[in-house]
Amino acid sequence: FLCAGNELGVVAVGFSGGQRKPGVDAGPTALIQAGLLTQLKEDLGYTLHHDDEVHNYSSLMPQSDPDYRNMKNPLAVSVVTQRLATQVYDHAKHGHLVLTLGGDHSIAIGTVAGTSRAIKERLGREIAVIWVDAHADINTPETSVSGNIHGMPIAFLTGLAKGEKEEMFGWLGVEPKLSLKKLVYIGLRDVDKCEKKVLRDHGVRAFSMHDVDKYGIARVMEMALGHIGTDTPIHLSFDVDALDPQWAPSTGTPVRGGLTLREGDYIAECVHETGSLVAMDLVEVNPSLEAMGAQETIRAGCSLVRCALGDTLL
Ligand code: 5AB
Ligand code: MN
Ligand code: MN
Ligand code: MN
Repeated sequence: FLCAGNELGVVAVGFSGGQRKPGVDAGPTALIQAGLLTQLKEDLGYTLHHDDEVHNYSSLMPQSDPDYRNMKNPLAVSVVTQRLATQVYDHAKHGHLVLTLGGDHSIAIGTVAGTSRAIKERLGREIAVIWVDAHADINTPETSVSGNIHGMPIAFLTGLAKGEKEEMFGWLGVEPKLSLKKLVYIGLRDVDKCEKKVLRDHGVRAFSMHDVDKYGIARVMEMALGHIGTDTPIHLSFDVDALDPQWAPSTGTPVRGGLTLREGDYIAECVHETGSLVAMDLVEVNPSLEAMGAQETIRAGCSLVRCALGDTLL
């Protein structure tokens, strides 16, 4: 078995240091206040393991955190993701399916690292990651124009970007947490020039919005899951900006021409149907942006999580 029945570990991460817009740290509270955890418990029947906290990790924050190799807030992102990796690992090693509510997407450095280590220890297996996003988040500190670490998590997880000292992502170790062969993207439409070269050079499986238009979301999911193969533990990392701003306007880096809410839900439902989901992140919900659209965005986020966790009609 991949996960123990209906045991769900929940980690709420109010962290915004991977980018420059305040407010994304309020994402988890907004999702929880909208009733998400109650729905998972009462409607979907999960047993929740949650410390009832939205972590801001204030005690871990460095006194000073100058730019390093072009990265903004490098020490803060490193120490928070290191701590988060342990939290996710502790759930996953007990066989809990792990839901992490962000926060900006830099937190996936911690969540994927935690899942990867636990699954390796518990099942002797490598995880696959389905990264649903408008962006590829595969910049290295050297290729990034913004210096924002939420655009770099895949680079750190796959070893394209190297950590250094323990407190500068050295805690990730030398062994990559994720193989580029076990990574699938869906929803891409705003990929930087250097990122495109990396995706091409490494033959990374990526379904852009062009592919969604061309094949339809059902065929895209068949191909995506076919690439991963049956019986492979899946970590689903869902950036809400994969959805079109019509459905999710309240996010830091919105890009027009995205997935409909139904296409997003369909992706999540298909991943649920595999029975191989071991962890999900929902990130980049920023209720303070586009105040008019905050409720829409929160509702969309709740819907994506419910679908991934098995909220089917029939
Ligand atoms: B998100 C950009 N590629 O590196 C960069 O929202 C955007 O987690 C990154 O997908 C977007 O700054 C990060 C231009
Ligand atoms: Mn348990
Ligand atoms: Mn992202
Ligand atoms: Mn994004």
